Amino acid sequence: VALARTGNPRAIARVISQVENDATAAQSVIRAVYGDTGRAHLVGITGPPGSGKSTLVNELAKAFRARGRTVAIIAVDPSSPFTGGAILGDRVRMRDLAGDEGIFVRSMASRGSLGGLARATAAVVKVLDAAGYHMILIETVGAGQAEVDIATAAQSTVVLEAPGMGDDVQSIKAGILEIADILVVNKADRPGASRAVRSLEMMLHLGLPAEPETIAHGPGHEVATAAGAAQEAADAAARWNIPVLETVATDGRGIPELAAAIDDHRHYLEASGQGRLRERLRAQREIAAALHDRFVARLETEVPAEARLALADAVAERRLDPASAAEQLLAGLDTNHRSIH
Ligand SMILES: Nc1nc2c(ncn2[C@@H]2O[C@H](COP(=O)(O)OP(=O)(O)OP(=O)(O)O)[C@@H](O)[C@H]2O)c(=O)[nH]1
Ligand SMILES: [Mg+2]
Repeated sequence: VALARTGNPRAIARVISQVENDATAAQSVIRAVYGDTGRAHLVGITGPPGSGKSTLVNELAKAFRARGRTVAIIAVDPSSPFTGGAILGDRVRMRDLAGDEGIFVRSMASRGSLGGLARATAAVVKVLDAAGYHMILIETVGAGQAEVDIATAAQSTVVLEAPGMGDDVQSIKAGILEIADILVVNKADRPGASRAVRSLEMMLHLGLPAEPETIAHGPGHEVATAAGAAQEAADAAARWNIPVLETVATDGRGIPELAAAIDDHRHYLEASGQGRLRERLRAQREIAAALHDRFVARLETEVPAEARLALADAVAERRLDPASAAEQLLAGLDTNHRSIH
């Protein structure tokens, strides 16, 4: 862990393997590095399968490298590690980014539960953050709750859409449009791109509250006071208008604009105070998850398995309702577990 914190890629890779394989190791690693985290910009890139996430992340990494930043990429594949897109994307990436010490690439596939994957990903992000990477790009397929969980761990979320996948906007179906800070229509070289942009813009227009009323500028208002200018700057910083950008990840078109939008979003988070609010939410979620884990572990050690099974049977056979069963378990933990038999 000490070596990983200095940015040694081999040490980082080894720590990550331990974090992935062992929940207890993950806990102690997080404990060791936590104080050094919170500096990286965590960017989630999500979107339907095949929309071009890997290709785009690859280009984005190069764009940030060109701006002098170091970049870590985490590709999270909750389904199977053998989807064609993922393998192709990773192969392209390896050929393209190999030899650059400022880039770290890691794929994570699901071994157990999706919740386990989300938690392992959160731990890996912390290791990379503590190791000093400026940008951490997290690629996920937006197809379910766990992916949304992973995406909400990010500070800025880019949702990708590609034209030619039918008339529908795919990310609506996947339920990921709500979490977008930046919308991207990739494969803008394909027919239907501008229509996809228009439907996304229309959806944003329908889904978001109207702009706060602007004060009419009557005569005499042209000369802005210093205070007025400062207020205007503060107002602008407090608002975030979700941009809809077009990219062609295969040739790099639109990528500098996307990198700039991601930087703008970070500045917005800082200037508006939204960043701190999001951090607090993330902290609450992580505490709740840790509490849940500990509580379940305690329950399992303090209440005999037979007693837990007997309660489950009682609930299954309608002799007891679930809430009452939970209360019995709680009462058992509070006083003396031997009372539950
Ligand atoms: N025409 C065109 N093809 C693209 C573009 N971006 C990506 N592709 C191609 O689309 C295919 C899928 O790209 P990936 O980057 O693997 O997509 P992905 O979203 O990461 O796929 P999964 O990880 O499997 O969900 C590849 O054949 C890419 O070369 C683009 O802007 N235009
Ligand atoms: Mg991919």
